[in-house]
Amino acid sequence: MKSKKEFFLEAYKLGIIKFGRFTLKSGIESPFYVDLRPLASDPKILKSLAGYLLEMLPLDNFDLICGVPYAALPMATAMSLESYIPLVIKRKEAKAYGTKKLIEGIYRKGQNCLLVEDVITSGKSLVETIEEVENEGLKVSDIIVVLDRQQGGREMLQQRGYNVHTLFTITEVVQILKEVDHLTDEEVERINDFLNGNQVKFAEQKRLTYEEKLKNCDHSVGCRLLEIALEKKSNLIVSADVLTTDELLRLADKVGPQIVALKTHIDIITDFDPDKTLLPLKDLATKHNFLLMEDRKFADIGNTQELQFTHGMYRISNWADMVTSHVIGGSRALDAFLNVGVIAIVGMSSNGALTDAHYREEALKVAESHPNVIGAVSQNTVPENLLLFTPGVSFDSEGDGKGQQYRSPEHVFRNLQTDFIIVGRGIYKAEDPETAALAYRSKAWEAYQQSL
Ligand code: 5BU
Repeated sequence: MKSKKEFFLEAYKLGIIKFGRFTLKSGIESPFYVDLRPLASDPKILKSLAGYLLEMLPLDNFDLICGVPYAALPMATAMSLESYIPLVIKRKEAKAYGTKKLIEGIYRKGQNCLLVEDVITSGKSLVETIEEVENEGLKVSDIIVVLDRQQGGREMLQQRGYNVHTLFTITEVVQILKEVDHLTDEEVERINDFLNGNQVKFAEQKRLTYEEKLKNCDHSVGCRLLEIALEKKSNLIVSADVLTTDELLRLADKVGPQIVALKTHIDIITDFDPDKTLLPLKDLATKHNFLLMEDRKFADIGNTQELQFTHGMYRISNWADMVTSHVIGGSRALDAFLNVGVIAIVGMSSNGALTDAHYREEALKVAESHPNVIGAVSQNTVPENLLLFTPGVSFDSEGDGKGQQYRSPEHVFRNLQTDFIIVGRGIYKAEDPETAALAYRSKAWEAYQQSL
């Protein structure tokens, strides 16, 4: 394979970038003009391009490839031919007749679709495409771009949680062309001036610190959680998905010093006993200063949820500080959860989850408007008045073979501005859960600080 530089110089001969004075759509005068469509006119170059793009990607993650119309369509097709990852075609507008489909081809909801774009500028058109693809029930985690014009688009998408891979940046190609004397120093200077002056600098949204969130906090449980986070310098929640009281208590005692909360699925404890399971668990929570979060995922009408919350053998209302609940039953269904912090399920981490962009938007409306809700579980950013809890976190990026998908602590703090990570098997299945909890806690705290 040729070097990236050699490849670029060959492609450049097709006239994909022109230098001079060009008036852009926006009325601004630009010293260069980019049009990557001629790349498809040379099959050899198009094929090599596909190779370079594929080389940058974790290919096992993708079920489908889709190009953003039109310039990226041949690129996506070439990548599909080289990688055997099936192609889907996104229309610019839905057909007015027949199926009204926006995406053509064979796909299933939940599949992860790699998006291919020729040039990224502000990223606006990509955001629209992503939304349309997600609305069809597909997942988008990665976007590959041939040329980044460095006008903020990449950063904006990364902040929204997408991995953006770019083959070339405009600075890089200007540098290459300068090295081979295609551009004079004056031209380079003019281009750099333009880039510096015209970079619609992405106003990076700074995340709120825990201190700031605490100041704005209006729910006692949310405040308590934030106080513990600051006291213990931890944003780790361990998911204790173990099957016996003994294992639960042992785990809670071991990881207790490292965590802000212990998340339970109390109904999987085979020998559950209110006195033998819950009383010592409450004691451990006091001893190590952590909260109890029952991951009950309520999903019913208000009356039933009230009964499930306060009755039955688990009597969740007696001991849990927080509960998770779907919001599918509407806002009133959350009224029953008194004296606990409700964590609304907005987006799920599993492959094929039905929590697409439209669902999440509606779920957030319910979550934000209900006084019992302190936060949301999601794999996307949420408004800053909600605390964000993110499960599906592991040092190991392999899924579990049952649909769970994992991302690293760094990823979720950097890209999603998560407040708390939830780690289950990464800790309780580790040879030494105590050491594992310490490792996740330090990495996650460091990632939080870096995201500030
Ligand atoms: P794991 O072992 O780290 O994969 O466990 C994750 C836990 O978080 C597990 O208890 C799930 O029930 C829970 N979870 C999740 O993984 N993904 C979600 O979207 C939601 C909850 Br909501």
